[in-house]
Amino acid sequence: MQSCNSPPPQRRLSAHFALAIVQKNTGFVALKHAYRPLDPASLPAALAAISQIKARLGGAPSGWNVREVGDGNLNLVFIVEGPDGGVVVKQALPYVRLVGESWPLPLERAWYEANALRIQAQFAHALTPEVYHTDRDMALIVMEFLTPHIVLRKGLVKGIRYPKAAGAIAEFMAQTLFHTSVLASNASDHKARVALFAPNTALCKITEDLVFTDPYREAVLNRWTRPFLDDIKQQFENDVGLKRAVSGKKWQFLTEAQALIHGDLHSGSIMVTDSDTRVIDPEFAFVGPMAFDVGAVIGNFLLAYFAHAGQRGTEPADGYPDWLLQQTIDIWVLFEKNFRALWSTGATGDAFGNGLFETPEGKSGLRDEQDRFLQNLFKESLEFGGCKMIRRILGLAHVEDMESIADPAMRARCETFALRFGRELILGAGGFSSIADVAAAAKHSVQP
Ligand code: SR1
Ligand code: MG
Repeated sequence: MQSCNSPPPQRRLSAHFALAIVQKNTGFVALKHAYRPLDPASLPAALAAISQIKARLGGAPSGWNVREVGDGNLNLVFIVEGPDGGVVVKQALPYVRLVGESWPLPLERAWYEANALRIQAQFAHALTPEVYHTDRDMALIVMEFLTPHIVLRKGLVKGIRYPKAAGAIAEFMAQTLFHTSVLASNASDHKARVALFAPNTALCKITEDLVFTDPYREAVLNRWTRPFLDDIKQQFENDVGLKRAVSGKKWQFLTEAQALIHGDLHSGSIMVTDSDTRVIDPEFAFVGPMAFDVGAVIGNFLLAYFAHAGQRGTEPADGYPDWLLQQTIDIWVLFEKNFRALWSTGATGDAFGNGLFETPEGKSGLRDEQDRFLQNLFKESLEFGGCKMIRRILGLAHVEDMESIADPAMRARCETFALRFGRELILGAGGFSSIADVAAAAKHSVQP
């Protein structure tokens, strides 16, 4: 199998490649001379050529303040501020920023992201950033400068509470997942959505490798807290039951076209203030299993929990670990409530509709089917959540929740709790009767 650690030769492009290769529907490959990576020196002129952006920023381009602030794994991100306002400019690089030029990545991911942002805004407008301008050839999105928002993960690392975040995240997932599925839309619209995002294969391949494969085998770019986690890494590589279960989740990820999923819905893809929440960065979007998004959120809140509780115990004076578990509970409970409400009032799609459940007395049997559907979605979300926890500890891309723990022995302790619990979620999801049950088990799993 081709690992994402060793891209196929035909995709080895120079980082300074100034051409965008655009795969046309016809099968022809067109070379366009438009793409060039921007920098703080070249950005003002590029933005000044877009009249509505120039007007939004105000003043002269020479006076605009430009900062490159990208701290993600893939892209350039700039904040540009003028006398009248600010914008964020996100530009894809032709390679994985985290790794470097040796790992090429299609610029087209910016175009999939722009499409996902557009569709998500149709159903969850207040929870997405406003997009002002997109340029497919330049792999560029100019969007709303969210301020004073910060990345949720950074807030959670600092122990900050966000009273509105759980409700907003639940609402975003319910709205986007319900409305982009055949519960709400007809089959031909859904197949068009599948087709639109199906070529986003390179980003999906990253997930297939980094989430479902590499943590369970030797892969050059894997990292873990050595030597403390050497034994557990080896155990996971030899754990046939775990590898079978994770491979089953990979199968689901590869084959189930349920809804347009964000595809990378961790706490680094959410920006927050006390009163506002926005979901950003859907470049991994494609039509896939709904539970992958829900599991990503649950798994990342649990990672935050184990990072805090592992260091300070389950009941420090500020009660923050319990708050994190309560958010995990709230997110699932509110998601389920919202999703069920949408289904009960807006089931205009080709699945479970067509009057099949209508009787003179009202709807019959649909409620039971909703219960079964959501129970299954819950189990699958826990399983995906477990996969997302393990990949952040044994794979390439780690998270600040754990990485910010300076003492490696302490970090390994927190990571071990998370790894064991992630494994329990994958292998034992069916044994949890509710999300409160999951939270109680997580708390119980952190031994003094
Ligand atoms: C090589 S990209 C590594 C990770 O960064 C993104 O945020 C995704 O989570 C991806 O798996
Ligand atoms: Mg991202």
